[in-house]
Amino acid sequence: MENLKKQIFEFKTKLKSSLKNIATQDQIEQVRITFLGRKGTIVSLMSAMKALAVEDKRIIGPLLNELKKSSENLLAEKKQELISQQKQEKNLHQKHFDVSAYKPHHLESSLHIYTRVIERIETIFISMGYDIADGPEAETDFYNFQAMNIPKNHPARDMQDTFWLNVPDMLMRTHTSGIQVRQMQKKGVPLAVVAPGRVYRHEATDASHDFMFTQCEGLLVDKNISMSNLLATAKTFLQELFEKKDINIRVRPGYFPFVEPGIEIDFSCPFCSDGCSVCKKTKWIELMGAGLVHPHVLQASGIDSKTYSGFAFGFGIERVAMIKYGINDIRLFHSSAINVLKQF
Ligand code: FA5
Repeated sequence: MENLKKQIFEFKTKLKSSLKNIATQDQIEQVRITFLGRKGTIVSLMSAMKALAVEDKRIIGPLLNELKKSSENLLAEKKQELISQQKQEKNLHQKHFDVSAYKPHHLESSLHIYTRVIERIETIFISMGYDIADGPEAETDFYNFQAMNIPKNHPARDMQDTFWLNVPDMLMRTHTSGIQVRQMQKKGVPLAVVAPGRVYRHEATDASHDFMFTQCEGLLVDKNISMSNLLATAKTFLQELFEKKDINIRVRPGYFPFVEPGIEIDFSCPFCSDGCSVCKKTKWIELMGAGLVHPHVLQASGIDSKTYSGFAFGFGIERVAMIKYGINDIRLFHSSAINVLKQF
């Protein structure tokens, strides 16, 4: 019994010293488990009491009960002490929080380069009397190919590798040219529209090619439209876009089944003087396909091809933006690279 009394006395001293350097609620819980838990010291003292004689139990029993109660109070006090200490620290911290000293990393938002360039393109064409049109990105085989004089199994389908959808005859449009037929069917002629929009091609990427990019389609249909109207329009547009009269372009024959004759317009590479990876060592950047609308396309749109003629063009919006802003890799457009975006 004397030994038990000694242990009871030491219990309190040990508990007090364990609580001395406690800094967190978790540490308090650890101390509670050690001393008052189900496998803790107090339980083993109570088991030891069972071996005592009845008269000794009468002495030790109340001592243990009192020890348990006072220990629980000690823990509760310590808990409370910690809570108010943490509150005080928080208040002190808030008191010394100087709002005017807080200088967050400063980033301004701005319009994405796509938005800027598309708005500029639209403004130029609106000033030339054109309407803005739109079309679906998930397109039918009919509008993307067949109505564009590219029947099924036509070899020209290989010119634009296609992402086919798991729906019969549906695909992600490979060019914006399908909008030509949609617009002629919808609005009839005479007609002058431009249609900027995203297109998709199942092809490898490099500095000037992406698998998803944006094109701007242009279509003008009226009586007596000729190649000179097309060339004058393309040149005026490019002069306005690049804000200079002496633009360096070249026009060469190009094959597209939906125009006859067809041409391609290239812009002299602004990134080099003797060939680089952007222009593929040609010194020219391919900008636009164009030509006089093929009679089959007018007929597929319900237009009398003997009375009306028209020109159409399609250019890469990233390509014109690359030239205008000196961006030497098309993949930067949707890379979300902050160091690129913040320059605009
Ligand atoms: C066409 O897509 C035709 N629909 C253009 C056209 C319209 C011709 C109307 C005649 C009449 P092409 O595949 O060449 O053509 O693409 C047109 C332009 O899109 C190119 O000149 C180039 O500026 C851009 N382009 C083509 N492929 C890519 C690509 N993978 N990544 C980025 N831009 C591209």
